[in-house]
Amino acid sequence: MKLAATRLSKRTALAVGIATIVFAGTAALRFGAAPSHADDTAVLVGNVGPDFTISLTYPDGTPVTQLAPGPYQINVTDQATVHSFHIEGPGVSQATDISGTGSFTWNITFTDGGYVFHCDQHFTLYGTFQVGTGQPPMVWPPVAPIVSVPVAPPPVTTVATGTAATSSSSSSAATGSAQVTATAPRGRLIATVGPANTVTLTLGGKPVTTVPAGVYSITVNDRSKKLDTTIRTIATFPATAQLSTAAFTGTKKTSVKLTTGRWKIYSSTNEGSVALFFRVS
Ligand SMILES: [Cu+2]
Repeated sequence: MKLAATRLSKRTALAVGIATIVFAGTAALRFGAAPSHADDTAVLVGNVGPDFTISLTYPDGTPVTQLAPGPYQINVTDQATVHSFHIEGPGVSQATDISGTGSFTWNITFTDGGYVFHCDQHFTLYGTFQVGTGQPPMVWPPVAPIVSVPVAPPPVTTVATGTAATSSSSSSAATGSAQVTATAPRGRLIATVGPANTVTLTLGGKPVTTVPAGVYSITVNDRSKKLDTTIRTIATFPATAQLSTAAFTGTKKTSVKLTTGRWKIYSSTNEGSVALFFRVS
């Protein structure tokens, strides 16, 4: 069922893409000029859920692909406790809660540029549109790689998070030039993915809910030949890193720099089911 939902999302994304081609011309004709009076504010309809679906349409259901700059009223319905409806682009960022549902009326003024509406929890749930003509499209997802940071062994005086592997070079005087820029890890995270559709993340043997910001070593136990392990920020311009590929099974060790905010560790091959959220404070 969850796999079917994931496939549906891809099909939906494809459908949005096709709709872009089909409707771009007519939409531009219909809304060639911005509303000139506040009374004439055009109404758009946003929806997310209840299944793996998101849309932004005109009241007649036609997908929005191209708008003239100006004020719009967007009637948003969030029907899912696992999705948000987040619209953003130049000068605009407005979102519903992921866990909440409800109907909302937003008054938004769009300016020239590329925009996206998406779920904050699922990158693959999105659509894009342009405001003004000849504008660069919104590139989605606007993902930057998470910086993998060289990890120095913990100083002798701190509680070691590793074991014998790091103790031999724990003398700070003899660490060598390569470790001048290295950062001592705040701790060792252990992520386990599979063999069923599960992911766990622990620190010191306890499930991670909130951790302080900093560099962590992370050991990935990938027990599935179908699931990858990916970690990312939940942010306007998220960063992401794939820690293990779908086909890979075994153990990998790397490091990640966790910045303040919400984070997600998940499998991109089954993002709807295999996902875990945590907070970095
Ligand atoms: Cu979602």
